[in-house]
Amino acid sequence: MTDISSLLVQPPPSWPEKYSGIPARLADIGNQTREKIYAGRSLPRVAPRKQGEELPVLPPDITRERFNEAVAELRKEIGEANVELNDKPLVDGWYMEHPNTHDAFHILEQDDTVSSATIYPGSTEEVQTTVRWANKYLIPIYPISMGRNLGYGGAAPRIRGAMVLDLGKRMNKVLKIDPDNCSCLVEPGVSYFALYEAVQATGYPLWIDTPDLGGGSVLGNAVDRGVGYTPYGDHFGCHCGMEVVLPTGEVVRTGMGALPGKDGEDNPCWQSFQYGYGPYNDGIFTQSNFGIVTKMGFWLMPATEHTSYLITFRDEDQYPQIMQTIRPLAINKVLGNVPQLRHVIQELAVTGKPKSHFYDGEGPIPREVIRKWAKDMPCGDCSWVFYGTVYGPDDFRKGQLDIIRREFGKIEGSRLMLPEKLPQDHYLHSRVSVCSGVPVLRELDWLNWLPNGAHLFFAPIAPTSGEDVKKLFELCRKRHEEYGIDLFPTLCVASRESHVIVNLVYDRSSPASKKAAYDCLRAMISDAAAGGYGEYRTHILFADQVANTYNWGGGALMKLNETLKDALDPNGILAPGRNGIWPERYRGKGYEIFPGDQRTSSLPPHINA
Ligand code: EUG
Repeated sequence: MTDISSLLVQPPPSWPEKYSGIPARLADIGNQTREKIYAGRSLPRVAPRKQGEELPVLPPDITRERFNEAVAELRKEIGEANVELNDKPLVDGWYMEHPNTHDAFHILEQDDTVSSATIYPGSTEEVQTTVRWANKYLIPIYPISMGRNLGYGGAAPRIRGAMVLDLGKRMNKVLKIDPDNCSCLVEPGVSYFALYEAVQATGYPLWIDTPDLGGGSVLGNAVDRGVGYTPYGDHFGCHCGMEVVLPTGEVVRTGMGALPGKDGEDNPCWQSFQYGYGPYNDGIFTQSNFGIVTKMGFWLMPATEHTSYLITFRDEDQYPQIMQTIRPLAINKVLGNVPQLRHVIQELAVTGKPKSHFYDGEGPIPREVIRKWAKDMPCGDCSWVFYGTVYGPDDFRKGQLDIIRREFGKIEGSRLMLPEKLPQDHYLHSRVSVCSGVPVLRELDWLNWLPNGAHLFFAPIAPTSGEDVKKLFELCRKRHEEYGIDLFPTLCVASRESHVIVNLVYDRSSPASKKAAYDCLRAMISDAAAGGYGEYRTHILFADQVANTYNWGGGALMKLNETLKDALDPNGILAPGRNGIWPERYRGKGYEIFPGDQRTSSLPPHINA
């Protein structure tokens, strides 16, 4: 066991001292969370690098001499300290102290998807300088906003030895908060924690929208098309205007931003009208490698009253009926936000206690054991828990809640509970915060399920229908049983569709645990595609497989993406392989990873040798 006392002497980094830190209001939670995570960790905090490999690890097709020359040149252009070689031991850290050198939740070996260096640009101009430099030396660069894309690859580049372009460290300003237009303009290094504090400091009655965890980048999450839980939960849908550096170094502003304001000011409608004139290009800069987003506008919701509730459902097999009840309520907007439907196992996991507290046997925790524990918890002996929120004045919310009670009441054994009736540490109180735009840190707790806990997401989209969700759950259950993994499903219901989120928790110290999670995810992606279901987002190492499932019309979509990629990034320097899009220089040379490859490395064998 690591000596954890030495890790806990200093409090976690706090905001605003550190842009990516935790605000004072969450300091205690931060300490407790870190303590719990390290208590379950047996891996050494600092891992020595592999014997015999010269550091930093270089990107493909470049000599060390040329690499060193390139680094020296970039340092001269943007400052010595702003190019940092990745030649030190790797530290996984934890959520608030996460690495920008590799994926903290490594699913292959820890040093597989490592960078060669990290670059810290301080302005859009320095991003342009860096991009032009990368074109000169043909060095792949991998932009991150803050690097907290955890469960999807974190900060790790898809190409081993690429340089990580860490935008957030020096570009972390809230550029504007407009109380009349109800909007903001931010840089990549603004977290939900930071934006929330900035809005609070203005005193304006505005909400931000936050995902389950508040440490991520507002811009980065939207660019990966993430989801939050207020009525503004569609982060891409609620953005308005971008500034983007193209892979060849030009800067564009999208939407109304393309029309210069009077006397060189930003266009006054940049955060008011999303589309501007001509083709709507914003979409091609999300989940892609076509540009580096350096500024992004977002709409902010006027603050309102709200009530969160939970509804428990008795039987495991009631979920098709639950989904059929949800669909019309969601489409008619009686459900005010993106509600979650969680399996009861999550009630155990979100307590933050390890699996071993509940069960010391082998394999997945049996249903009867979950039942035994749930019986004495506030949710009682149930199978599914629905977390929802209604918004607006008292009579609005009362009207909506009456309908919700009536409709869900038709499902035998269902029970609705309000926050007042639940103990202070119940997860519903965390939902009250998240669903009213107050970013929190609670959701990490289920990482403690296994020692050295790490996770991967399986995130397919299903129609909000009982039959479809049943098919997906059944394939997940079958594969989880096959690979001996506990099934943690959460449905995030947008309205017509649901993001079916399955958290695969694994033990980073165990090659067998990693392999089971890896193989299970590959199998589920294939099974889902065979049934016509596709993921909305995936881990960098699964991107080729997922992109290849979107293959209607003989791969017409990927052909279009490749055409765009080659036109915009002729040298293929920007995030090669991101979302399965490979530039011409790398395409078809063995970089792609498909199921059945039995690859143990992200690089092709000829590079790896
Ligand atoms: C969650 C939701 C997501 C996602 C990853 C995790 C929720 C976990 C809706 O998108 O991509 C409880």
